[in-house]
Amino acid sequence: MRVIRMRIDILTLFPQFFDSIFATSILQRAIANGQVVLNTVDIRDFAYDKHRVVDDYPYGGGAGMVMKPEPIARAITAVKQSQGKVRVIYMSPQGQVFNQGKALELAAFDQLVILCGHYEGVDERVIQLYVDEEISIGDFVLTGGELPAAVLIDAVVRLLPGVLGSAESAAQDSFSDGLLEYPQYTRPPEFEGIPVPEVLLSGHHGRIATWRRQESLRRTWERRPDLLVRASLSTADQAFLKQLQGRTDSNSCCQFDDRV
Ligand code: 9D3
Repeated sequence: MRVIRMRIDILTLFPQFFDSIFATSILQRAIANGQVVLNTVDIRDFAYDKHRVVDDYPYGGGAGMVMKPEPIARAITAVKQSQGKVRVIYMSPQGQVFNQGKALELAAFDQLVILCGHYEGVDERVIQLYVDEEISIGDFVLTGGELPAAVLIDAVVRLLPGVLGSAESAAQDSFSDGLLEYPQYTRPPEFEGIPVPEVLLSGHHGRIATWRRQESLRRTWERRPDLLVRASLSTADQAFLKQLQGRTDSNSCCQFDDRV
């Protein structure tokens, strides 16, 4: 409980952005327990000129401004620990798309240094010299790297040992077996005309487990057939999917076709 699992330094022009997010999230417990140290760094504090300038016009012209390399380089150098495994990440639309596998990989580091860009991004040389990897959170346009950084931090910190309670353990994550989750129901047994599926009231644990597995497979088949390619599937799973495939002609061009 008292051991520090990870230090995260966030380099940003808007440090106050993170105050409200981390004050109200589930990560508050991890921070309060001292398992995670979250440190926000104002890049402007590392601009040493009179007006503390952090951006400049792009060479070659064009709209917008580019973040100058010197303050960023100084900020990274100032926070990097000499001990342990350190990863310097630049949140960038040009990065590899973040996923659960990347979250697991990053959870093994002792320190993450996360650079949030603004304007048209940062000078390429600071990426070349100081950044280990660039990460995007998906193919949509945001106004800066702060929200992506918060998303990444949430996904990584919840994987650290002891951050989640045992009920919410990371081993039970959807995505850890590569399938979407089955639908959940609670009381009342009938809501606005829709009953809870009979099998869930049966008390028959074997039949419930089979039903849930099949609903996971059905949902993944219908909504995210791309996930089936990498999921680990039993013979029974494959038989069930084959049955679904026979029923849905419209889906018959999906990637799973190659596997059965
Ligand atoms: C609209 C400006 N764009 C080209 C003319 C380039 C651009 C610069 C900066 C687009 C977005 C951003 C700010 N986004 C991020 O810093 C960012 C991001 C994102 O926008 N989407 C998904 N993941 C990420 S990670 C960082």
